[in-house]
Amino acid sequence: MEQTRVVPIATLQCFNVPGSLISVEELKRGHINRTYVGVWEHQGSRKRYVHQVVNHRIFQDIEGLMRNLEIVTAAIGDSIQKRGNRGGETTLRIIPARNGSSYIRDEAGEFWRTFEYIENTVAYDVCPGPEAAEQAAEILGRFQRALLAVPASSLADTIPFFHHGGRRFSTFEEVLKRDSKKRATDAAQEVGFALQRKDLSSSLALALEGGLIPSRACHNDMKLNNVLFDSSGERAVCLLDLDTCMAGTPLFDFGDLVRNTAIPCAEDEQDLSKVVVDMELYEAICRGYMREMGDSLTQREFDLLPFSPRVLAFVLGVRFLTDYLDGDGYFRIHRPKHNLERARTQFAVVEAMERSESRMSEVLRKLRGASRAA
Ligand code: GN1
Ligand code: MG
Repeated sequence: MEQTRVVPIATLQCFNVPGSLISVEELKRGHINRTYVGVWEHQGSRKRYVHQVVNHRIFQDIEGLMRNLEIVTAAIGDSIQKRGNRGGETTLRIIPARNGSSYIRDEAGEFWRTFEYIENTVAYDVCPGPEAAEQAAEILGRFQRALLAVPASSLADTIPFFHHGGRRFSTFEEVLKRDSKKRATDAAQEVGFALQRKDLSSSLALALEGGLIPSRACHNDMKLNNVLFDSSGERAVCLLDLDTCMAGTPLFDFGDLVRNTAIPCAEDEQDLSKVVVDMELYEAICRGYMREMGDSLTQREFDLLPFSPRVLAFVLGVRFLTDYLDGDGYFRIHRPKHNLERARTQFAVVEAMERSESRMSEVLRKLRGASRAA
């Protein structure tokens, strides 16, 4: 669980930030990396920067990861510029170290990097309404469209087989068999749920491997709280957390966005009666996404869209459950059974999507029909 750590100030001073560091504070977001906000003073004015430790147990190819980030942010920057950027849209900006490298390894062996802080923005863990959902889906669609210019094969696999549901399920089965923490009995209900729906886990990965859908550069961690909105909360202006940008399918991103945005509660909500698909939010996501990406999808990708959120929720639930059974070494937890609770909530999301299946397909069919007729 949470630990307080000393920040190596000398390491932060190796980045090419003008002025001197005044203060630094941890930002408690995300389950994987550690993020700090540093205030720097230069010629009498203060500016904030994001300093981040990349979790290299999870991201083992930091060099490849940072190169991906340079490629992706350049493509997004170009696309924003070409569109004439009227809405204040932006992308992450890496501040390199004084030696020119995009990251630094400190004496403790940790990998640090620095970004400009994007001021005057807000992010949401739970979607506040259809306008925000539509904006988030639009910025995702624009992001994927900009990445059509980046061959998927030019990006390193920062976590090999990251969205490979079949492999995730095999790991779950191995961990369950070992049951080294003796937690399987406690999780019997969730384990039963997972075993019953095993086939769901590999469906998208098989379509990708079998060439039924194309491999494309995409975001791969499309949570609503990775979208920054302007301070009015009305316009999505930036997509964050680009560490898993690599080859995948747009279905992973659309599916992930729906699974965590169209369900109007937190990812670890314990009152499962709140876990329902909000069709208004779902429709807004579909509208925003199709507006930007509709014309670029193959028929097969389009056909799989309404099904993808269920797969993403299931595989994430399986990952949370695996981590619980294995002693919580992967996702940062804030209470003892946090990962089990997260798994339970994701499985409730799967059930909510099963109940809404035909309505979810219908919304997309209508949108496609309307855009074809226009
Ligand atoms: C992790 O970056 P962060 O903590 O938001 C995870 C995602 C999960 C997400 C669930 C590298 O993302 O795959 O969908 O938690 N990222 C990694 O909240 O495993
Ligand atoms: Mg992430």
